[in-house]
Amino acid sequence: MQATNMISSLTQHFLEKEALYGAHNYHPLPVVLTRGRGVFVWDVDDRRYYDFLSGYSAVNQGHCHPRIIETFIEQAQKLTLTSRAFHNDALGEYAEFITKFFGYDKVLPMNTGVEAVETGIKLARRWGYEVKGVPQNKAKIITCEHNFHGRTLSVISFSSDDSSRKDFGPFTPGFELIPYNDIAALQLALLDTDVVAFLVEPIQGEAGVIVPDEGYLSKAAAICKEANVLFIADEIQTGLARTGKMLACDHENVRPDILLLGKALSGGTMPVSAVLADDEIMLTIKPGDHGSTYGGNPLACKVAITALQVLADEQMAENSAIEGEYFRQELLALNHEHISVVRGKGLFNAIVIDHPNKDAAWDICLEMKDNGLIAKPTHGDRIRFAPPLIITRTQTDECIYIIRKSLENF
Ligand code: IF1
Repeated sequence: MQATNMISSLTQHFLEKEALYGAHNYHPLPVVLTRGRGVFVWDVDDRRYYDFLSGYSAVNQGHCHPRIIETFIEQAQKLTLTSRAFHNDALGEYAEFITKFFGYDKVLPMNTGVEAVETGIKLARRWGYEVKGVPQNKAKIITCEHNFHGRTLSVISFSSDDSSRKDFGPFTPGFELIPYNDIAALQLALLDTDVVAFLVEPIQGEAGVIVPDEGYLSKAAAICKEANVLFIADEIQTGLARTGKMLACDHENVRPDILLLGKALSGGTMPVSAVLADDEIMLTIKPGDHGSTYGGNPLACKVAITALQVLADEQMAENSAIEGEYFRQELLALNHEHISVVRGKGLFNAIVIDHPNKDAAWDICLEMKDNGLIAKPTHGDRIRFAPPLIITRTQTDECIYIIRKSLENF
C-alpha cells in the first residue's frame, strides 16, 4: 500500500515557503519540526516523533539537553566571540578539558566537520613535508571508496560518489582511493613513500553504516605506523558514544595520530569541531598558518565541555552499546522479507530494503513518519537508524513496534 502522506495545510505552508525562497539542495521528508526534547521532536501540527536520525548524530545527547542548553544560555549572555586575535577565558579551559578527555597533547578548534577534515589534511601535508621529508607538493593521502568526509571542494575531490562531485571540477590533487575494509590494498598504497596519511571513517556512515571486519582498524593503524604514515580517524559521525564506545576506534584500542570530531561535540546546539593530535604534528602549524573566525569561540568552548561531560556522566556509550545490540536483535527477529541486511554497532544502525519498487525505502520512511518515527533513506535502499543515545528499553520496544507495523502496512 502506498504510504499515506498526510500533509496538513500548516505543514504545506512551510514546505512551500522553503521551496520558494530556499535553495533546493536537499530532499527532506515532508515533515516540519518545531520542537525537540530528548528522543522526541514535534511537528507544527503537534505530532510527536521519535527522531531516528539525531541530526546525523549531532544530537547524541538528545534534543535540547537541559545541561547543555543551560551552559549555552549562560555563556551566550556573557561572551560569545572574541576571534583569536585576542585570548579569552574559555579556550584554555576547553583545550585542557578535551585534550585530557581523549589523551592528546593539543587541540585545534574549528566549526564544521568538514573544516576539521580540511584541517587534518593540511596538518598531515605540513607534517609530511617538514617532519617526514616528502618532496614539496608530492604529499599523497589515501582514502576509501564510498567515503563521506564533507562537501568542500578539496574533500569532494576524493569522493567516489558522482552526485557529490558531478560538475564541481576541477578538483584538488594528492588523493588516492582504495577499497574500504581491504588491508592488502592499503599495504600496496603505502609502498609509495610520498604518502603522508590514511584518512578513514571507522564505520562508513553515508555509505549506509558499513562496519568493517573486526581487526581492520587495528591492522590499518599498525601498517600506517610501520610505513611512517599518519592514521587520521574521521570520528565526526561515529565518535562521541554513537557506536557503543566513546570513539569507534576504542573498539579496537586504536589511537589515531589525528582525531577528527564534530556534530555531537556541541550536542546539536551549534557547529563545533575539533582536531586532536600530539605536538610533533600539531606544532608544525605556526601562528597565522591556519584558523577561522569562530574557531575556539567562548560559547563553543563552554558548550563542548558540557556536551562531553554529559556523555560521560550519563554513560551514553554504555547505553548505546546495550540498546543498539537489542535493537539489532529485535530487527533481525522481525525476519521481514524486505529487510535483506541489518548492520551497525551501538546505536549506529541501518537496514537494507530489498524490494522491486526502487522507492520502497522512501515509502517505508513515509509510513514510519505517519506512525511516529522519522528516519531517512541513504543511497536509495538503506535506512539509517540512529536515535539519541539516551533512548530507553521501553522506547526502543515502542520503536521496534512502529517499524514492524510500518513494514506490515507497506
Ligand atoms: C550533508 C551523514 C552525509 C560526516 C563525516 C565529515 C562530515 C560528515 C563522517 C562533514 C557530515 C553530514 C553532512 C550532511 C549529511 C550528513 C551525512 F553521513 F551524516 F549522513 F552527508 F553523509 N565526516 N555528514 O558524516 O561534517 O561539515 O557536515 O559538519 O552534507 O548532507 P559537516
